Amino acid sequence: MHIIGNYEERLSNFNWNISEKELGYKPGDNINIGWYCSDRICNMGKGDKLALIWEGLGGKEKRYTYNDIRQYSNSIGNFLQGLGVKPEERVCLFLDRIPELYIGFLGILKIGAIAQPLFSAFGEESLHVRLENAETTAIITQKKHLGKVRRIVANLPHLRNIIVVDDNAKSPLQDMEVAFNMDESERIDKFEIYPTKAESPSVLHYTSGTTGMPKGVKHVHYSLISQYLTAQWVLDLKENDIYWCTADPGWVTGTSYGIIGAWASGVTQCVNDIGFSADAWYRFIEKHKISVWYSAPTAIRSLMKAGEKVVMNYDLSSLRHLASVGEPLNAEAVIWSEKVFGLPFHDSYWQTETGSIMISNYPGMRIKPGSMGKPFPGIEAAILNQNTYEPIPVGQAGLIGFRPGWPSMMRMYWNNEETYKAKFVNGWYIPGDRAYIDQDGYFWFIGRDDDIINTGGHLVSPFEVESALIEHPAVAESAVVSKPDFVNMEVVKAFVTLKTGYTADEEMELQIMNFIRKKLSPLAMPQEIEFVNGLPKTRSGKIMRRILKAQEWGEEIGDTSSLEDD
Ligand code: 6R9
Repeated sequence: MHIIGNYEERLSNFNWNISEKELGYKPGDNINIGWYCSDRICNMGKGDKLALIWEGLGGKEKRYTYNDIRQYSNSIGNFLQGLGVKPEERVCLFLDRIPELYIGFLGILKIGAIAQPLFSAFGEESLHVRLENAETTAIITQKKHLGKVRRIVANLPHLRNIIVVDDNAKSPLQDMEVAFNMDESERIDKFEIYPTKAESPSVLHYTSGTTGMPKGVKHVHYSLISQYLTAQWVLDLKENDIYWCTADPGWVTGTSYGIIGAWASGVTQCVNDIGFSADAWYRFIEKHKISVWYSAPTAIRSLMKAGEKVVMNYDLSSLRHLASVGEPLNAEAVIWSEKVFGLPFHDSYWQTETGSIMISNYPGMRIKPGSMGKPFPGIEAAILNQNTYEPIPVGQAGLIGFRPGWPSMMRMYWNNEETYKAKFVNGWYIPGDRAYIDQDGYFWFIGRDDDIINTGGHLVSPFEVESALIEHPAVAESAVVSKPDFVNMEVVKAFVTLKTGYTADEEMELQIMNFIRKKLSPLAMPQEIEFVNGLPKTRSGKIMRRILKAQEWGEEIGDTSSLEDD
């Protein structure tokens, strides 16, 4: 067991080999996340311990021990190998939050292939661009999502296998499709795990950019070193914890901490696939005696909206430590949670690209509600001037910069070295967020340095939404910005100009909404379309989203000297 030290003490003695030692890893050794998350825990004598408690709709429940997830991940790995899946090939997980998603993830890693988890809510176009970009060769999915895959398969020349995990054989599978039933598969006890090394690729996560297509963030097996230690020191995972990470593995939080950090720490984790309601969530905590809870501000604000009374109906005394990630955690949410749960949510800040928590409030540290906390030991963080990229004094706002070199840093944007390189300036990795540091070394988030919309923790590229909109025959131009929202902090709003001959009315709005719904993920859907006669533009013709956004937020419009018609 590790010793809980204070932040300053850990900072002064820090070396990443603290994590390597706890994991029994030495530089040059094989390192495979699939092995660390299952076989190693069994080898430590915890094979019979529960690794996963899963709950689906209608009270369905499944339980898997570490020995179960070890054997079933072997079975999945073996099955994929049998289909001809080779190391470093991309295998997409296009699944609801069912056990096959979590255990399949380990199976893919065990054969040295790259896991590419995608939200099952993605529409076929969102799915297509990501599979095409990654040149994915196999996709694991469910019957209910098969239609989307079938509609795009002809345009995916690299895709060879479609694995259906819940086929009930009632309707026949088509060419390239094959059924695999994990719970009924032969348990494989002895399996040769592919000898991946520190720099072998492991996970490919897609994240939205301001312009262009979503970017595939490539991680390697060595990321475990960061993910394990942050799970211990920030999420405070300990031997007997029952842990609940509410994130879907389509989002990096759901893999780094919803699979890797949790299972490498050997805790019992709970997963549900029942959707959100305050009652359902509190009941879940009560029933499974959850002790550590990692969630997101949107969920917390939804719980706030549901009110304090509902909390009283449940026994939540098992809760011990709460943490949050994904967007700014308002001071009110921290104060509220302290009042109703007797525990504050600890904010943590990081990105798909950073692979693990970078700045956070540690257990035992004094929380300043509204602040993101302090950098993880081993992480050099600064606030930089946006022109010179030099660190600026305490209290001044600027760009966050991290000195590259921590274990879980992305290794590349898939097939996009140019964009990857542009993220490093003057020896710093630039995540693209603005913040300031206070006198006590706490970081305070200000906002993003680009047009990306963070709606309920999901990053939405205005470009992707605008691209979908202008494909509609009536749409001439569009500009997509955020507007304020209590639960999601911001939501997507589209401004649209119509081509002549089309009428801006409710029916047109509905028609356009239905049209783009097929192309976008539900998370990226605009909440509102406003028809306008023209969009504000710069003299060079660029649409100035900034002006529309300022209007929505009731802010000063700022410098408009480059506006077209001033
Ligand atoms: C893990 C994750 C990253 C972006 C990041 C920032 C925003 C994340 C935050 C936060 C304020 C926090 N973000 N955590 N903003 N406070 N605690 O969220 O990854 O989906 O790549 O998003 O999310 O803007 O740059 P990802």
